[in-house]
Amino acid sequence: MSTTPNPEEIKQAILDGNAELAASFATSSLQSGLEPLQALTPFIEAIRHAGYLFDQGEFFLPQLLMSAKAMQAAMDLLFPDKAAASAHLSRGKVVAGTIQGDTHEIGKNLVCALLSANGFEVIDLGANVSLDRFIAATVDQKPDFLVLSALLTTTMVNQKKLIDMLTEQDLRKNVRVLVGGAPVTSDWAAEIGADGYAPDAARAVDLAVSLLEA
Ligand code: B1M
Repeated sequence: MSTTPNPEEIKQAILDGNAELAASFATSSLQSGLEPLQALTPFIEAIRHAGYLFDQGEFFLPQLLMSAKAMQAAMDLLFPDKAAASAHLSRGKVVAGTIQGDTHEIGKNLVCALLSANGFEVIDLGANVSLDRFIAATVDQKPDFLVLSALLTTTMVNQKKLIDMLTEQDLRKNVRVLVGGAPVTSDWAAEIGADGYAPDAARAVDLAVSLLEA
């Protein structure tokens, strides 16, 4: 078993936007015996620090983008697609995406990976998903859950618009709408009439399971 990589070195790899090194740290974290979620912790701290530096004007957008790519490279190794493996034991069908106008996808990818790893069939529509595309997927796929991620205060309003559209088109009877993302709160979820809110990926799984069992 190899040794657990130093969290400071992981942080530096993410801040440097070094995808190759980030991926190798992800691999060695797993080889050291860490569970994927445990292994992810220093990577999340690093990408949040990149956001802080961006906020302070010490990081520019291309640097943030490089950091995000390095983060995704690590996530791809920590959470390889388990959709195929879990399809036959599907607990329920999920259509997920980051809402229209919003290209942030790392958090949504993590939510999808954990749902998938926990036996849900996940159809990931990607990021910046138009409201019409969510509607079409609801009609075509007949999911048990719609999972809507929003990372911007300017795009979380589109979660409300989509819920209003679903209600107007009488499409809410068989689907439950779950919302999340950094600026989203349980108050916001209640205000827009969502069926549930989760602050992170692990609790998104708990929420979906508890709603299925309710
Ligand atoms: Co942007 N960005 N970004 N960004 N970015 C934020 C969100 C920001 C807080 C940074 C900052 O200024 N400090 C800020 C938003 C401010 C605001 O709205 N109030 C911001 C901004 C302003 C912008 C741009 C506008 C910058 C610009 O162009 N001037 C631009 C917007 C582009 C657009 O979308 N239209 C932009 C662009 C980008 C990049 C492309 C460079 C990159 C994204 C790359 C990608 O995803 N492919 C990026 C990044 C990386 C960030 C930060 C640094 C990190 C986000 C992240 O991946 N976090 C972010 C700062 C921060 O969050 N502190 C920031 C790690 C991830 C694991 O956490 O996404 O929160 P998170 O997901 C969590 C939970 O929120 C939850 O579970 C996840 C895992 O636990 N969750 C759900 C998420 N979705 C859920 C759905 C659920 C349940 C839980 O459903 C049930």
